[in-house]
Amino acid sequence: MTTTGPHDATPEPPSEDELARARARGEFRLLYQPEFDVRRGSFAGVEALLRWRHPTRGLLGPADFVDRLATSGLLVPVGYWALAEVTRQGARWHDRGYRFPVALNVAASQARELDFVDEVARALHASALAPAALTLEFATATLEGLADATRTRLLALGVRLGVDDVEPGVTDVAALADLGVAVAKLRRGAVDDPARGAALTDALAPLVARGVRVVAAGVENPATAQRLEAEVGVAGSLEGQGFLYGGPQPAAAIDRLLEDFAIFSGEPL
Ligand code: G
Ligand code: MN
Repeated sequence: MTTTGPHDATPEPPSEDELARARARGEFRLLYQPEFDVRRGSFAGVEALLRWRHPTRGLLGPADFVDRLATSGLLVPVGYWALAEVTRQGARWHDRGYRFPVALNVAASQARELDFVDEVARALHASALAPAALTLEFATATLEGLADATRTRLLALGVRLGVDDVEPGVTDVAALADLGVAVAKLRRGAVDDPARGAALTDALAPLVARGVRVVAAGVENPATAQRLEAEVGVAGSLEGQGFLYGGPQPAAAIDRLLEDFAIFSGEPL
């Protein structure tokens, strides 16, 4: 018996045909990961995360298929499906009085599409979701590279711009604030990183001062949440996302979460 059996091998990336079939059969779906107010311990919003319910391999994450989706030309149409889906689901929550923000990740290639802003406007209109309830999350480099006209039109629509991969002490957060970013997500692990020199308080001060919502990703245990609470100035909002609060889950599970414990207690939109 060898140690490198089929189960150890990285699975083959899916073929273009498989992905086209998956799309036609509606095998893509969104899961929603809760974001919590760290201090109040209350529900603050969700981030939509793309999954593929593969007929034989189970639920796959983007790492397993997103590259091939991109090279197959399907990343943009699947992204527009996700945009329609997240705004529809967000509007359902809002209609029931749960007026929290929903976030969607947007790939660089999608943000460069000529009709991107029109598609965002169309999804908002079709769903009747309040624009301020939609956060579009970009990688920092994507947002910095976004055409000014695109960024300005998105801001004019009233959606919130978010960045996904803020590295405290490294990322130029003041520049991000200048670009109109409303939500800054600290990359997973940033809070636990022992090599992190400056206190989070200093690194994040320019964001907090400008009312940017700070969300720490990858909060897995109470110690991390406590460190966050202690190190980020009391002035700003501070949110956490991670297994401490809940993993990515179907919308129905978020419904139960809302009903069972954590009534949204943020600012109404
Ligand atoms: O790197 P990024 O934040 O994009 O990764 C998102 C993925 O990380 C999600 O799809 C989810 O499965 C996973 N994830 C969510 N919360 C946590 C967490 O607290 N810890 C770890 N290790 N992974 C998480
Ligand atoms: Mn994200």
